[in-house]
Amino acid sequence: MSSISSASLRQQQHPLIQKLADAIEQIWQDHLELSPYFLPDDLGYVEGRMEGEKLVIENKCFQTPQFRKLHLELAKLGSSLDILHCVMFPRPEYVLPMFGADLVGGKTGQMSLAIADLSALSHDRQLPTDYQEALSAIPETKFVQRRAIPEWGDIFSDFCLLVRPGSVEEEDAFLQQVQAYLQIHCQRAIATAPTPERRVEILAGQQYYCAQQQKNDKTRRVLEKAFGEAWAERYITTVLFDLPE
Ligand code: 18B
Repeated sequence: MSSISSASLRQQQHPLIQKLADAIEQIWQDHLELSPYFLPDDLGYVEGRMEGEKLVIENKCFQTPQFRKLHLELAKLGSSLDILHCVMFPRPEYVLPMFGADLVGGKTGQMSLAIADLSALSHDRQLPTDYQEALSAIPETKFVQRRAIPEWGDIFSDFCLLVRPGSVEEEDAFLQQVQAYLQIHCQRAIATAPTPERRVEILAGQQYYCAQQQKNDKTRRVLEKAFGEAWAERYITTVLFDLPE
């Protein structure tokens, strides 16, 4: 076992990933009442091999009164791939959107994909009016390369940022926007009253969100190549996109 600590894995990653990971943790700490969330013992820190390179995955999880699971994951495949993955799963008593982000950087030092969204769980995918108003007020950046939403991406909202940042300026603009999304989300979340009577409907929405995310073959392929099919399936359904018991 190598002894890469959380801090040092982060320091080896693309600067945008480091900055967003730091920002996510800071915003969570500033706004939410964090307590630990325990992953299955063998899934917190994982190492595998893929095409001669080492895949290292490191997870950080918390829970809060409003969120069943806050998940921040950093992964590094040798010198080929740097990944940040983050999902905030609301407790099923709260009508809140799902915050999700995925950043993927390649060998060239360029980020090939940066996505962040607040995804509404209702059938019409419309965020509550207060979210729409707050999100619309964020200064917009014109990104040179927007990327196409994949077929399974009907879960994403009109506010979804899905880009290939082409410069440090665009990376910064992406970071600023995601920080604003997170701040708005945390502020609304703590002001939201629980509606346990809507639990079934909320769970169905989360179930659909997870089912669609599980169709992302690009994530599955990396995990299968390093750890095998069965492990990848378990990881995707218990760590990345799980549902409450
Ligand atoms: N994802 N991503 O999290 N994914 O997890 N991801 C890729 O340039 C991993 C999420 C999303 O165009 C790519 O094409 C691995 C969340 C979308 O077909 C790779 C892990 C969201 C795409 C990985 C991980 C999300 C995408 C290809 C576990 C959104 C584009 C990179 C650590 C909220 C899909 C590229 C497409 C792509 C890999 C979205 C390699 C291994 C939460 C939309």
